Amino acid sequence: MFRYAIVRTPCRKITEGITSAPELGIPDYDKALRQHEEYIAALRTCGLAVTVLPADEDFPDSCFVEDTSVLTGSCAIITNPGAPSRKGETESVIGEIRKFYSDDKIAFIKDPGTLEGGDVMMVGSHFYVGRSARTNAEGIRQFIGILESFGMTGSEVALNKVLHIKTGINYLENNNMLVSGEFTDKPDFSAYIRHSIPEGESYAANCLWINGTVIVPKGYPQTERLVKSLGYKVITVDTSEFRKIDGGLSCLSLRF
Ligand code: CIR
Repeated sequence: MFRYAIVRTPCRKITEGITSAPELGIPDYDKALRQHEEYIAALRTCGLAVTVLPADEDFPDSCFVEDTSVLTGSCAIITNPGAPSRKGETESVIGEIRKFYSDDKIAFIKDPGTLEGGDVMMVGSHFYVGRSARTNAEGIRQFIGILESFGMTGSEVALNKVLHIKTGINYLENNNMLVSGEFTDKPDFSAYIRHSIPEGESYAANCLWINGTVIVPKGYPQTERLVKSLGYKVITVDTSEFRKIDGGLSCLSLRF
């Protein structure tokens, strides 16, 4: 169960966010703000107390607050983003995190280690960590060391194509995993019931389980049907503007 979420309002510079898909166009700032409000409302409907941090114009990608830390039941791990333009984003969330975790429960990923929260998928007290262009071997080594010091475990998953691990695989609890592309047959996840995202809807692999409800991006009807068929209550939220800069539902919040 999650009780809290932290989000950050998109800034005007969201139009300059990093993207691998320029053909999708530039995000519309006003529309992004409206979609972000819809997202916050969905988190509240799932029972979370949501802290909304103010927009930070110094960092175009700063609404993707998930990448700045990993908040577990036992500790908070502040990341060290691999994207140079995102390095400073961690500074401005620490103040909020200190309201929930005492200093002895806050740890940091340090240079030369890099790690982004989008590369961490939690399954109970085990954390799968994607080794990506953003998260390196040293970052993963530090991360797993911190987890172990708090009685949790982690394992590395090699990524080939996706930005982050949760771009392509997400855990919906109850042993259910939504998988797309390279995750369809990765042996790391053979113990789970893997549900393949229908052809053409791979963006919707990034669904978000919160306290029994699954938030699904709007506009992916086959994925919505699939998730409903598994017995979850579904809320859809339009994330079209965030998709233009490679962002999905999970990227937009920290949940704990
Ligand atoms: C980036 O490239 O860093 C952003 N434009 C998108 C970050 C998405 N975050 C996530 O998947 N956790």
